[in-house]
Amino acid sequence: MDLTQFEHEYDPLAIDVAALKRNIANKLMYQVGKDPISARPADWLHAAAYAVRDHLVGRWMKTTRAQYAQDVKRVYYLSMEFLIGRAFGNAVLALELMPTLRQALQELDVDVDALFDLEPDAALGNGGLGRLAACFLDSMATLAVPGFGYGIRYDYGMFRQQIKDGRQVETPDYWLSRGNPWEFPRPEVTYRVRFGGRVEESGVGATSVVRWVDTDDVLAMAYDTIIPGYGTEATNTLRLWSAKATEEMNLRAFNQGNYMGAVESKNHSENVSRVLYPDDSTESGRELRLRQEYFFVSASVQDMIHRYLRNHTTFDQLADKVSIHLNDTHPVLAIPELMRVLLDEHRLPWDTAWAHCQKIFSYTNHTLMHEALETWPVDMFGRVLPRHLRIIFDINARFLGALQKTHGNDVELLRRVSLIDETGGRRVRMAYLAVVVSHSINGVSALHSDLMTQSIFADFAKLWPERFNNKTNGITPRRWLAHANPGLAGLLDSRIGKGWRRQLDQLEGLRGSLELPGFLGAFRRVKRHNKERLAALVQKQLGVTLNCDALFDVQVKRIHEYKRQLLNVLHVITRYQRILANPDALWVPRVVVFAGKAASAYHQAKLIIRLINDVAKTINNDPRVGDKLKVVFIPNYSVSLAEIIIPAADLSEQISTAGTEASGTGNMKFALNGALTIGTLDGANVEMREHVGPDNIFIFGHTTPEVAALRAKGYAPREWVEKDGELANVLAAIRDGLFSPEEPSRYQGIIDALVNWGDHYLLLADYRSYVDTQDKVDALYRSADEWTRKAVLNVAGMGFFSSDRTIAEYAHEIWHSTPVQLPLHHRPE
Ligand code: 26V
Repeated sequence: MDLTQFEHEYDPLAIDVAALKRNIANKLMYQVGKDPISARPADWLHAAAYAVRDHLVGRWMKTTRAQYAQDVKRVYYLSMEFLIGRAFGNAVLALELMPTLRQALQELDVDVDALFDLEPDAALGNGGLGRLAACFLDSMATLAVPGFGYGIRYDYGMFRQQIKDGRQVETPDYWLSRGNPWEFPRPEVTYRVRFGGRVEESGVGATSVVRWVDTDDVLAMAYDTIIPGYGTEATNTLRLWSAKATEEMNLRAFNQGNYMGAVESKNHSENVSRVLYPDDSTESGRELRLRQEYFFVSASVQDMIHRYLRNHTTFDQLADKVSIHLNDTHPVLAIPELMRVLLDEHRLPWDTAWAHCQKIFSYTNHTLMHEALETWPVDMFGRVLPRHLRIIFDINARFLGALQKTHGNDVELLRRVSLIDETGGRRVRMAYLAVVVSHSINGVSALHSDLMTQSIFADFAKLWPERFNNKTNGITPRRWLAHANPGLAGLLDSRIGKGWRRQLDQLEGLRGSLELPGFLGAFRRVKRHNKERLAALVQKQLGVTLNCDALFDVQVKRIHEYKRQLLNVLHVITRYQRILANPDALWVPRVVVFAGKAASAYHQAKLIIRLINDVAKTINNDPRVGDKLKVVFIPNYSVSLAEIIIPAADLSEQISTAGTEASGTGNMKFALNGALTIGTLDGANVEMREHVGPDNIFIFGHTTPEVAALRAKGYAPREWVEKDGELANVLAAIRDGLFSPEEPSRYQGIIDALVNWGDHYLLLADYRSYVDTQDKVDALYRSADEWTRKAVLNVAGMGFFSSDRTIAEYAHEIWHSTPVQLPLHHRPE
């Protein structure tokens, strides 16, 4: 076929306002099927989205073709979660179409900002792990790494959070109700995924044949989303699987006259992609979750093998052409699945298949929290995936056998490292399976990677030290600066040029602007503008008026005890009591902002949300306080809300107990947007301090070794209360119902956790250091120029935390992948 006839039909550089207007109008009529006279905003959104999307498709096909032609090594990023957020603004940014689009829509009499706000978030993730996967997709495309995201197309994403009477109420997030203009359904790309049944074995030894029979099957259908690279024509694909019932199964029941039964079983099998598990770090152990994990990795493995076999006739080159990255343990079933496909379907010898797997798989650990380390009961596993359980037993037998040869019969060691936990009920240890097969195992910050090899994987790190490494997380500067903070982006462009979007290290150049007359003032005006944008949102949603001269102090993230939102509350109450005691002092006015979701079954986290709201209500309505202190809990934290909140922050709260937060990525987003951090030496805060300089970050609290020492000698929270009168008063206020007069005992559970049940996360031990550090924050904020200087130095030091840097490290050191070569994307200078 003569492909030239398809080329450059849509050259983004050639697109002008008139052409884009025409495209949007055409899409409205011919794709959305609406008359401009009666079109509603949602119709215009879809029309504009289709018109913009068209400009990505040419790049997409060019990239895919080049990947085939160059037979590149592909990187498959397997993740249960991709927390993408909105696609529209990001696509417009990648195409550098924003001014053209604004003009075009204005001429069509459509309010462009209102359109952006109509788009639902793709909230297919819980928090840090899912958002990291989304930043990685953006960076892989931008660096032209041939990366494919594989995951699940959940019908319902992260639940929507409402606050009713101060309490979290969850409602379903049916994000697809108006259709999704960014996805391409691929009914022709459908794979059969099998569950249950039993294993039959015939023959012995090398000639034995294993058959997995009598299974219950589900079909996995692909939906593709284009991932645009920035400043390049390279694009990648995110392929998400949706469950479809197999026809046979329905027909069988139907023919037996059981119509409702047929529909029921159809529903049952399609439930596998129905809903995202809304848990963060709490193991639910439900069978549906196991089925979800197998569903998506089975379809993904089948798909990649199918792609490989399109231009290879043997598996000799498999490991040269395929890398599979496991985003935490959720996709670890890809290991026995690839073994199964190679052994049972392609009849490779065990050792050959195993050797391939060891070169192909790599794994990232994202948490040391014991509750989050996945294990599955052996009996459940055997019921759902009998063939895979056999393969895991075989892997384990070979692994332990080899270990016995090298380490003798150290029974304790064998018991500790076995893939099967034999204590209590027998369980499969998914993290250990990942470690045994992967050639690379990484943590997500220097501290975390270190702790990982000293704690959960200590035995393995001694066996195979060369497998363990660190890849400090990063964030994409496109979404988190260029898109979320156009004011700062414009200021940066005028000072250091536009190159920072792809070379974030160029932010270093900002240091030269510090002495420039007017620069600090301009920087402050940007922050002020962003604060006004957030204040307008808070006014509209909560009816609370914020003073934009106040210091905006922000903690937004999942609500979890280890993240210590409660420590923040203790400081807020301290400040409240100080203001009441001394109303006429010259207080630095503060606005304390919280947002975040609690896992639906996590009672203590929900109680903390309620306390925040009760404290906010009390303080905001106390006339003695006025503008000196305001507290708001903004409901339904999400990627799109983060894009408004983060650029408005003066102070970023990163206050987890040292040794608990694997990395954090919000910490990076805030600093990149010119907030100062108050934080512990935890996760990536440690490296942020190195990059911004210790004078430009507020560090407090016990360090990781100090936490360990404190616990070792027997931590007694009561002692810390007894020696700190101010702390005692704060706890007394909560205990006595100052914030819940209608039900004074409401927060007994919080007092208990802190004082009576051992304060597992050491809030009371860090309280004094935290509150004193907050005083230093106030003092600095009084000198506007000094504060702003430090804020600028934070921005200047954030180059290292670009996810482009992280992905370049993964590509070079783990995946050994090289970029696809594309003709240069010429842009006029
Ligand atoms: C566990 C489970 C258990 C079963 C139900 C669903 C579910 C979902 C997520 C998790 C584990 C979440 C782990 C996680 O998000 N870790 C975060 O990863 C970030 C990116 O590396 C890192 O910045 C955060 O510090 C870390 O908490």
